[in-house]
Amino acid sequence: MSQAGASSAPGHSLTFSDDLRRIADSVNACLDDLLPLPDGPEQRVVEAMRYSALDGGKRLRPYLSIASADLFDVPRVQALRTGAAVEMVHCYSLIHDDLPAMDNGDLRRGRPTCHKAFDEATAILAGDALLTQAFAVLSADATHPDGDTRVKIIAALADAAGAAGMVGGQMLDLMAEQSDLGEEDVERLQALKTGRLLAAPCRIGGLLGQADADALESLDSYGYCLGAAFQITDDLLDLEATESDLGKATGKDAAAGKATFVSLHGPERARDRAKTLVDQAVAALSRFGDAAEPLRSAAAFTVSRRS
Ligand code: GRG
Repeated sequence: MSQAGASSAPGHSLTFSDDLRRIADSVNACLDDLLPLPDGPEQRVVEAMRYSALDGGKRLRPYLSIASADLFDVPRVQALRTGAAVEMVHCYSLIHDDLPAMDNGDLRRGRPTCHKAFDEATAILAGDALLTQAFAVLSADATHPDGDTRVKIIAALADAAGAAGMVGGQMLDLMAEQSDLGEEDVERLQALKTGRLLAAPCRIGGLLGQADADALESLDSYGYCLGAAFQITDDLLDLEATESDLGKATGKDAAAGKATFVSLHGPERARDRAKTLVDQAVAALSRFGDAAEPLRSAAAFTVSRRS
């Protein structure tokens, strides 16, 4: 059990949504602490960072970091800080993805996007500063007492977020508008763009707990399958959910003529594929026994979610 005790551990007795909400409250408090408002006119950029990082969002990535770290009895404060750092990177990607040069979105998490609420230049800076702040948080002693472990965690997040991960996936996504992608190309694009930042907190939870190579490999497999199931569900929601369910515009993939598993094979096969991936994610956790129940619930949630 973590230092914070049973009351805030991902648990077996609550429904997953209750559990996720409770963890989200702790993550929000941690982000609030990690993003204090400075004095002076530069306060504006921190206001924009707080606007995009503090309100809304399911906090699934921090949940994954906490539930993975709990497998190894990692102190809760460490898991929370790594979860908050991954969430900062996620929020930066959403701010930049919404910019006019990318998706040109007006609505995110049910509110005006960062560049609409502030202005484009401030939104770019807020994204940049959230990305940078994430690594500052990871580098601090409070994240883990062992420097080598902190470096491994920093490397894992940098690799997942950069050109070999999320940014590379976003580049492929932009180029895909001018080309016909097949199933393998779509799978690779989605693994990079979305999957890497969902798999990273699982690995990071293991790194916090000094997990051995086999355990890390199991967490990587789980994270990979969960990320793929999450993205297929995102594509299904883009087709089937309403703007008010999602808090952002829908129907964008079809309008842009984007290839997704759904556009290539239709919603029924996409749903089946997502369920198979959840089964594979769950199978990857067998070595962890009952302790991995929160991660199993998270995998099921990725395909049953409505937002
Ligand atoms: C611009 C560097 C850069 C990267 C952009 C992640 C990404 C790449 C773009 C986000 C756009 C998008 C809708 C991607 C699909 C999958 C995804 C990341 C959905 C949003 O994640 P959720 O559902 O969002 O976890 P919340 O709001 O709950 O945190």
